[in-house]
Amino acid sequence: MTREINIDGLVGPTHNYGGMSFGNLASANNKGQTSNPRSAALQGLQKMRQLIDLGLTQAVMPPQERPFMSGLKKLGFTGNDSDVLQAAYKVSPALVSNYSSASCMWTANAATVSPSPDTADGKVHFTPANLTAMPHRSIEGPQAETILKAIFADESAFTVHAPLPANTLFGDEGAANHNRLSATHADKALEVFVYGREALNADDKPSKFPGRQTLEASQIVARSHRLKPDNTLFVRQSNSAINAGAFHNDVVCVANGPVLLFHETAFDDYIGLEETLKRAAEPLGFVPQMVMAKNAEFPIEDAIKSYFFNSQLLTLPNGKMALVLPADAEENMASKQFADACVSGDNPIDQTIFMDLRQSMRNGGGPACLRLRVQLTDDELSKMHQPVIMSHQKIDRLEDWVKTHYRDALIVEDLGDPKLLDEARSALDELTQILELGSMYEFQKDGASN
Ligand code: SUG
Repeated sequence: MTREINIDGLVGPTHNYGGMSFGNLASANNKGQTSNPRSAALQGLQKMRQLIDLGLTQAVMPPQERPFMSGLKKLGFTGNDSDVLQAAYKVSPALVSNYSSASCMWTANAATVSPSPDTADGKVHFTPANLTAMPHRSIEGPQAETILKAIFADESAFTVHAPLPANTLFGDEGAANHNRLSATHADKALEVFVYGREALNADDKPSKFPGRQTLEASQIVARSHRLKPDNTLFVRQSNSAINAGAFHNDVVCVANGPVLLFHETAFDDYIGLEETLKRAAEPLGFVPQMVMAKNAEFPIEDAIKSYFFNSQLLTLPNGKMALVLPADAEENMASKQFADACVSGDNPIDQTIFMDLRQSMRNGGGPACLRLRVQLTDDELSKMHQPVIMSHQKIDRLEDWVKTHYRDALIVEDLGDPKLLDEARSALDELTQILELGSMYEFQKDGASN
């Protein structure tokens, strides 16, 4: 059997509202608010629990090391870790905020994944995203590579590539700009890469907000994953969606099996796209099903505010489809009406489930941002690192761990506090034991002291 597993990012103890993502309206609007890391992590764990209850396989990706001390040390600060953190904070709280962001929680940006039916060598390929578009996220790639290599260590089944060169020509945002369309999870798919700009085309300039994913990056990922060109498509995000706040394609579009659920403004020419997808899907033996929200009924501004499309479209074990949406999508009238239309209409979506993910949402991260999907055969599933696979008991254990280590209020001023660094490190140290990951973090290796 082949199943789709969801690997959710566990929210780290330094979750804060830095307002650092230009073009991401929620991030900008909530800059400087007090965050609640404890509740953020518990909301994420609750989502994982509910997915298990839906009969799905759920795994977790541990947070990266934040504050990112080895990064700060490269900036000319000297002394022990406590000195370095305080000196950096004195120079610039915003600098420390960049190096403390818990943004790796959004694992849709951890990597692009091509499962074994799609690749020439029959292995599952991962390319960690370099996230060069946003400075606070550009430090994630190397640690994502380390973590993915720990989880998918078995080279007979998995290839974890290095992130693309950290260069704006190759800006890569991972699975948030990648859709897979197929008859079932076990079948060969069309891999649809969605890019926001052509970096090598000097005339391709942003009109308001930047397109983060470049065509060039998508092409490299497709090549190194050894995808069949006939089954690989490169489609452009519309500038109007990007300028309305769709900094990633997954803010206005989600796919699962043969279904593509999207907003009318997501692509410039959705009619042309449908024709292209149909033609490309024919040899693979399926017909893509396009479910589209019309802008006249569900304006793009409401789609961005509610984050309707940043939902998880899931095929349940009984073959039915569920849509997991943020609670915010139930509160916006246009969004709620479209959700109701989806379940009552002539389309494959049977059920909507709303979840409170407000802590992440205030930084522009909905249900789909928080998960990385990987389609695995039973054999491949058995080859991944088993302790990251979630059960109710493991979630209970992680909830206790969060309650022990996490603060319930954090403001930017707290980020320069060496006590927070200590707390974060003891939390992560214990987490590596719970998830049996060994000494994975740098602070565990070099015995750094405060
Ligand atoms: O990259 N927000 C993230 C949200 C990522 C959402 N992911 C997907 N759409 N897949 C981003 O813009 C805000 C951090 C801050 O401002 O503190 C942030 O990084």
